Parts: sequence; structure tokens; C-alpha cells
Amino acid sequence: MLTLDSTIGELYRTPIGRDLADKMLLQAGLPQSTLTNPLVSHMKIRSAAKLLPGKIDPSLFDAILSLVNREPETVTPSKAPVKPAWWKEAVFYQIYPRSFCDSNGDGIGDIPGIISRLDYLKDLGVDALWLSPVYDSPNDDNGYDIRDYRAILAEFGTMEDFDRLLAEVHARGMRLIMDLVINHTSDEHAWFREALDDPSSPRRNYYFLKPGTPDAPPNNWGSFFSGPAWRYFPEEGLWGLHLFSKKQMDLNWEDDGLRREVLDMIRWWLEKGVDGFRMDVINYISKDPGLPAGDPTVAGLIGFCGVEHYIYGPRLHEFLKQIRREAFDPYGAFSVGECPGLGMNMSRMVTAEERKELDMVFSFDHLETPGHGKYDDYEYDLNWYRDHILQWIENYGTNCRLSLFFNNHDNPRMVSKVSRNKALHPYIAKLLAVLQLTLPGTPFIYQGDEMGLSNYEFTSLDQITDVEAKGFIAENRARMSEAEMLRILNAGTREHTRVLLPGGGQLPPWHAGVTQQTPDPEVEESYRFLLKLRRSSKVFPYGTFELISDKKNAFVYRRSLNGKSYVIECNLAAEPRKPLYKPKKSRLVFDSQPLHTGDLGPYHAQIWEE
Ligand code: TEU
Ligand code: CA
Repeated sequence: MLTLDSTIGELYRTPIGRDLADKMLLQAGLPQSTLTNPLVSHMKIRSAAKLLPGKIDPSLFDAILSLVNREPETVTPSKAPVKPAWWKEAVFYQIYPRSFCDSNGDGIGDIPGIISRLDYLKDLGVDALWLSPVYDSPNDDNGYDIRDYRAILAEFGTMEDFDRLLAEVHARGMRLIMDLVINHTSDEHAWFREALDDPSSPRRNYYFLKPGTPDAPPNNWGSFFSGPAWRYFPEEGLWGLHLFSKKQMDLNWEDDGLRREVLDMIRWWLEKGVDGFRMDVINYISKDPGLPAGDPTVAGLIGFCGVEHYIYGPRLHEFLKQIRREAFDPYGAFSVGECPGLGMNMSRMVTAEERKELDMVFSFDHLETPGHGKYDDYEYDLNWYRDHILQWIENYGTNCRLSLFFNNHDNPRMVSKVSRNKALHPYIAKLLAVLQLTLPGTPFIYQGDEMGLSNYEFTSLDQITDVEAKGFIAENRARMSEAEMLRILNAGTREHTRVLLPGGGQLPPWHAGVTQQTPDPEVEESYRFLLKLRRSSKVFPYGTFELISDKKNAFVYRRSLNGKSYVIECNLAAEPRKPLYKPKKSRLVFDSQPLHTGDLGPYHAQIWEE
């Protein structure tokens, strides 16, 4: 039990304290040595609170201590060989249905479109598909606001189309996982309508509906899409909690009946034969009882108020175990939880095999370098990625499994973040592919990565349709020019990864004026080769990892299994440099810049078979 009289060092040595402190250092742009230096680490927490007057509200430490003290358990990284599983051998490919392939010319990707591209995906060499939501939805957040969990969005097709998709995926020996959005539903979901309309309905307790007056929301929490996390329903005199858009109402997982209905729904999809789920913001489902006020210092650092009360809530483990036991395990379903805010140790607590919660998580701490937020226009230093992923690899053990990704539908493309110089983008795309497909873990490719896509250049705010961007625009319109908002959104908007893929059809009217990109055949060839190489042995999914060099701008490592080994050498920067790996009898099996002679070129990657 830590108290205000414990030291900063003691706090930093607890797994959860370490995660929380690392997160704050990352946001503040400070190195880990800030807290490990002896002067600071011997200091009492209480005195540290006084050290930075004005900057830190003393209640911050209460918030941290309560999270740390609540978690008595730890995970020991296992050194045993990795236990085999299909999802450890698989390479996943994420499809954002709206922008993948449009079969009927309405500008909206759809399920028949996906079916028409299955041969391409099979031939590319991916093993499993993750479909972003295809459920019926009013589309306030492109399907992440579900109106009916058991129906398909009309724009995407019908349930027959879905059944055909699943059968066609399976017929090709691939697997399909669905997006499971169970932290919230649309305000148009029947449960919510009933909860709002009928005070005596047991479903009233399925949401966070609190009586009150329009001037006083129940607490100070903020929404991820700007403004407060509470919406007032004047007719009923009720406040409703929504961590995301005003039309995405948070579900109250404390309610046993709600959990039963959600589990029924999950089993309904598993009965159909889907192979598992990517679980949307699943670490947010347990909220601190009483919904206490958010800490101002945390809000200042993270940008959102209240997060400490739900990113790692008191019943999270219990709820995850229940879902696994009562729905996933009976069907052998796979799960990857989207867990924004969870650091390395918290992620281990929800993924360690012996704990029977999730199979993997998506954590996001690698997507920005220290001190940077999603809307910052800066160049991402891949040296930082190397140091970050090395810590995870070293501490994860073989009982936890890393997910490997650089892109998804919520972020701009990583190649554009690494360098503003477009001429370098194909090199960076290949380098990221090599890292993603050879580091230990399970890769998740995002649609278009294999085409070498980078960011678009939006020339008008009208081209940016995403609800997060709309929130940003509404919030800033009064104090920023259109040009300024456009500059910021061009750096960080999710729209970049939501434009209809090249070859997927004509761009819809709202993307009029957006210049479509041309797929890069060399990047695609590299993906094909790397996916084949990965399939040709078990070295990459299961092999050991040995760091050879992490000198500046270098990432050199060996992957080995049963006497077979590969060495991967990456140049993490634009400046050419001498190779560090000295091949003896090894054979160069992949070279991202085969025509380059002499030193390694910019962002060059090579794979040697020993
Ligand atoms: O994203 C969760 C999440 O934390 C987002 O706020 C994310 O940080 C943001 O998109 C970054 O710009 C999931 C989904 O992936 C996202 O598409 C949804 O909008 C969100 O949940 C709500 O369901
Ligand atoms: Ca369509």
C-alpha cells in the first residue's frame, strides 16, 4: 500500500505507477531519467507534489495512488517457448468498409465490394481480416455508433451479403474478426430509447442517466470529440454520459442485465461463425462508482478530463474475464482489445495468458514521440519507436503477445509523420513493413499500407467529414482562421485513412477536389515478398529476439528458431550510414533499395538469412 509518504522511486517501481508516470512523461515530453535520477527517486511523493507549485494539483497524487493501490496483482514475464495459436501466426488486415471498395458507384465502400477483393487479399498473403463496424448505425461516427447489433448498415449491404462474405473468407482459408463496440451504443439504439422514455424500465440503468438541471452536468468529464461528456435531455430532465460523440451513449456495465444482453449478442455472432473480435475502447467499460470529478492536472497533461476514472476501472478485469468465460472461450474466439491509455504493464495485466482476459491489446503510446499530440506537425523520429518497442519486447515475456501496427482508421499515415519529404515515403513504407512483419508479435496491416499510401492534402474543410474533426472545427472556429484549422487537420485528421482506396471506385462528392494517390507497385511487391517470407517458416511468429545494435539511427536484430535465423538491419533515418551487421555466410533475402550501392540509403532495410 503506497501513501503520500512513499517515495517517487517506490511509486515508479510498481507496474501501474510506472505506466502512469511514463504516460505523463511522454505527454510532457520528458525522458524516463527525470524520475529515475536518485535525487527525485528518493523524494517523498508528498514533497514532489509541492515541488512544482501551480503546475501540479496535489489531488493528482491521490488519483495516482488510488489506481496503484487498487491493483494488488502483477504479471511475471514468462521465458517458456511461445504457445502456438493461429492468431500468433496470422497477419491481420484491417478493412474500413466505408472506404475499401464500392461495388455500386454510390461512393461508399460496401460488403459486395469487399467480397470482390478477397482474391486480391488472399493473393497478397494476409490470413485474417478485421472489419471495422458494419452494423446498422445512423453513422454519426461512421458505424462506431451502433443502432442495432444484429443488423447490417443498409449502405453496406444486407445480412445475406455478410453471410456470403464470411463464407467466402472461410472458403479461402482466411479468418474474419468483427469490431465489437460495447462501451457505448447509438442514442438511436432501442435500449437507449426505452431507457430514456420509460423511467420504470430496467433498461434505464443500462446507461448513465442522471437527473439534474441544464446548468449543472453531473461531473467535469470531457468528451474525446470536444466539449463536455454529458448531454442534457430537456424533456426528461436527465443528463446522459457520452465519452465520444453526443450520439454515442456510454453503457453502464455495472448492470447485470446489460451484461447479459451484450453477452447474448456476442454469442449470436459467434454462432454465425465469426472468428473473434477487435473490441472498441474496451478498457473504458468499468467506470469508478459515483463518477468522481476528473483531476485538473491529468486533464491538462492528457487533454481530456476524467480519464483516470475509467481507463483502468475497478471492475475491468472482472468484466473481461466474464466476456471471455461466457462468450469467447466456448467458441474459441480470438480477441484484441483497443485500449487507449494503457501502458505496458497495464496491457500485460489484461493480456497475460494465465489471466484469461484478452489475447492482445492495441496500445497507442508508440504513435507520437514525447511531447507531441496527434495534431502536431512534426517529424517522427524512428529512434524513439525502436527504444519504445524494445522495452515492450523485453518486458512482455512469452505469456503476453504484442500487436504490431503503425496505421489504423483513427490516425494519419505514419509514413507522412516520419518525413515531410515525399520522395522518401516509399522507402519509409518499406521500412515500416519490414519492422511490422519481422519484430516479435502479430502484425495488423491497415488497408492501403501495401499500396504505400501517405496522407492526402485536404484543400477545404468541407472535405473533412469525420465527427472528431467536426468537433475540432466547432471548438476552434471562433479563434482560428480556416487556413489554420486546415493546416492542423492536415497534420492529424483521421480523414487521411478514410478516403476511398485507389482502385476502390470514384471518390464521393464530399471528397471532390481530393487528389487520389497512385499505388506504388514496389511497395506492394515488398509486402508480397515479406508476407511470403513470414509464412515460409515459424521464425517470425515464434522465434526468439536478440538485439544486435540500437546505435543512433540503427535497429539491428536477430530472430531465430530451431537453428534457423534472420538478421534484420534498418536505417532509421534519412542520412545514409555504414551497415553495422557483418554478414559472414549469410544471404541477403530482402533489400528495400536493391539499386543502392555502398552505404545503407535513407530508411533502408535489409533481411539476411544466416
Ligand atoms: O477509438 C477510440 C479512441 O480513443 C479515439 O478517440 C481515438 O483516440 C481517436 O480516434 C484518435 O483520433 C475508437 C474507434 O477506433 C474510433 O474510430 C471511434 O471513433 C471511437 O472508438 C468511438 O467508438
Ligand atoms: Ca457502395
